[in-house]
Amino acid sequence: MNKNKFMESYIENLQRITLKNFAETSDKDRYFALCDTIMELINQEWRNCKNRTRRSRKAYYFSAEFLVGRSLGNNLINLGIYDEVKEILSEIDIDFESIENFEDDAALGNGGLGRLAACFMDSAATQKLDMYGYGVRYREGLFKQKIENGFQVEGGDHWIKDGDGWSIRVESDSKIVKFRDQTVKAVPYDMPMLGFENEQVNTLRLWQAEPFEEFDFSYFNNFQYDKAVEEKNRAEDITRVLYPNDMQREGRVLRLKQQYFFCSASIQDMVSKYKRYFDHDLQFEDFSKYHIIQLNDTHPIIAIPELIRVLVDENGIEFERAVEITKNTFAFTNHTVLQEALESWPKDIMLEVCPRCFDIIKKLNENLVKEFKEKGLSEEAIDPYRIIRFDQVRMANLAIVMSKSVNGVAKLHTQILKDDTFKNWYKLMPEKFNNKTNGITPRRWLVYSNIKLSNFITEKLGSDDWKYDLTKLKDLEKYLDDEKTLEEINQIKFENKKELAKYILENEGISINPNSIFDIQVKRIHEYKRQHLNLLHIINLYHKLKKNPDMDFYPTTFILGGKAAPGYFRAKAIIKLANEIARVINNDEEVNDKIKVVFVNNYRVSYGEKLFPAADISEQISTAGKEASGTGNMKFMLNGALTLGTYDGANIEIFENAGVENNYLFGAKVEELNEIYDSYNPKEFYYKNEDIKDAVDTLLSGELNDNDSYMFLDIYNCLINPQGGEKADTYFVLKDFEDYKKTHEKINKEYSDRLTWARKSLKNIANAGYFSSDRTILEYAKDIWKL
Ligand code: F55
Repeated sequence: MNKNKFMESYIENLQRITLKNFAETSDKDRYFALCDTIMELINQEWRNCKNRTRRSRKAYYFSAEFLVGRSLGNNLINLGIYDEVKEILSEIDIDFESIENFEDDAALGNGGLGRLAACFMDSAATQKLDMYGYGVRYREGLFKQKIENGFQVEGGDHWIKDGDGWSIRVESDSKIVKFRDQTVKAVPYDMPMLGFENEQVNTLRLWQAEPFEEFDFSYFNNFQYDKAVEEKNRAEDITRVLYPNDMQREGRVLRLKQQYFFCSASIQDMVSKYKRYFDHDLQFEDFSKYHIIQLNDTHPIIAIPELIRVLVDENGIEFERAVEITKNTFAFTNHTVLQEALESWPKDIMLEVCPRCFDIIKKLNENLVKEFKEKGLSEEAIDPYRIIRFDQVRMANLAIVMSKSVNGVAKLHTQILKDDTFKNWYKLMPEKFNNKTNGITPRRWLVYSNIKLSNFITEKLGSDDWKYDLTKLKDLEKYLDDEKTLEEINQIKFENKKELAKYILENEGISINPNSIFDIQVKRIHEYKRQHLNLLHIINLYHKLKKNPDMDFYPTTFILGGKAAPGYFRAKAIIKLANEIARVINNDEEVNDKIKVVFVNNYRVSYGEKLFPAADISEQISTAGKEASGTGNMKFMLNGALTLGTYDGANIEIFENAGVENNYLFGAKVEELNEIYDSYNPKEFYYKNEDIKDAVDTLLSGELNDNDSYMFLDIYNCLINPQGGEKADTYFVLKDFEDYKKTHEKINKEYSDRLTWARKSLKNIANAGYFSSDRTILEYAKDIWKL
């Protein structure tokens, strides 16, 4: 990059878009001008990539969510010009951080599933894989969380209200999407996905719904302006807002409309390009030679009947042939074993949204049933396989029949899919099933967010090759017994903790001690993730410190954060509980130099970038068997935190790679929980264990105040006093409490041996290489996509 040219074009852009003199421009102006300048810089390479890959085999990642976060810093890192641009800006007295903070997160996802898609985009480009992302351009991303009097309050997230510096509207590639009762225009917005220092620029294409005709002039001419506006709104409603549920299907018509909307537009886009670029001897049989579609969970599965529809209805292909082509085109990833998340759509809703797709699904179901009957299976034996049963379309079944690959996202998770969730399918078609353990991009989650550690690694390894091949971190092990290195590791962590402490003081108004242990749990709030186990333990610890002020105890700061789905009462109760515990403890002068509790407000990608580098302990405490993989666990590990975790999801692989002795494993294993499932009685634990009783009773003792919301009663009830046929403590919080507590005691003791701790930390960093999404995406490319 030519520095002078960059500066020149930046100033020019700034003045052109604002019509202001430089001194008069705002941070917002400066941010958008910088986006423009960077977009100009990558334009050529982006076009080159588009042209070069026109006729190549490509992977298409279909996802209802891409949780991209901010792009400025990450794009500069991937272009290799982060330091230079910072310098250029400081030469003209612009503080990079303040314009960086102007950027709103693109929060077009709920959590892990959406963030994984974003990490995959980064890694695919970095590995020079031609992968295209297809999704939805929600006008409102995931709601903003505010905390009022300890309660979560949701606010809007109109993330593009000031503009969108990272997208190009490609009007000419618009598609028409037809619903039963409505026809809308799908307009693509393309975001560049940059590879790390390698000139590859892939495309993330997000579709926005707009009225087919801007104004229906028949209404207009009849002076029915409101009718005309109504139609416009009805179209725009489709992509107005991201549904804020994770792990809970949403059975609304509008949700299926969103799904069909982006899937239909994407399939049309693929087919029309195929016809455009391959037209000399068009063979639709070859479609699957050039396209492989990876379905990110059940949300985009409607793309399957849509491809058949486009092939049959719009291109005159015979149904059976279309089915064969389709079967070779799709692959399916599952992200959860929780039954309440597996989507099924009532026939009536499907008929209301996309009747022709329902037709096709019905036919696929009939063919399947026929095939099974010919094989001699009884009606009953066929039941688990039916795509449609009791007038419900079971999306996972549709995907499994029609895909060439089905994968889980961590070893244990894939095993559970085979043994349990999809066991019938596995018996029938074992060859389809495979595992792809998740990963995270080291560019965002280390190079960008933890500059100090990143520079330190480069210095120690004598090169920055590790940024391209994260397994090279293994070479750090030669420093395991080098005291100076270990002290440096501690020092870097301390610096990061000071920065976080400053940020938390500014944003949460709570002052925390960077010399205390930073114990962090950030993720969506859900019973299976057991934030309430964390909180019950804090309550009990607080009481112990009150009773015994001279107890040997290393000061600890417990940090929690995450959003609750707006309709998930119990998750909101957990948030209230966290805030109430924080209020009581932080105001108690007898203990608040020993423990502090912070519930960080509005946890999101850009907050995570500040939290992961500063953690000593990574809390990964889900009920064994329930967290498919987790990816936050990997972000903590890569930044040198030790995992306090159950034998679940990718934690298991973290323990395997870094050594269980360098982390803190606790709790019951899946096999044990399966065994005791029917006989489990949490009351036994409650009566036998004083600490459990103390913590649980505190929910109702009056020491904590839930402002008459009955929220704490709800948590109490779900643990030991189940209501209306519910099972008590389905997530085994009380069962695992004692082991959790003991493990915390061990951590608290061992932390004071600072060098031994640093050694464990280094062990984790050095063995985090496996968890790069570069590795994951290469496995998809090799095993499934054959790219
Ligand atoms: C979003 C919407 C619906 Cl309707 C259902 C689920 C979700 C969702 O966000 N799921 C999700 O985030 N799943 C997570 O996927 C991660 C990536 O594979 C896993 O690491 C994590 O264990 C899993 O819970």
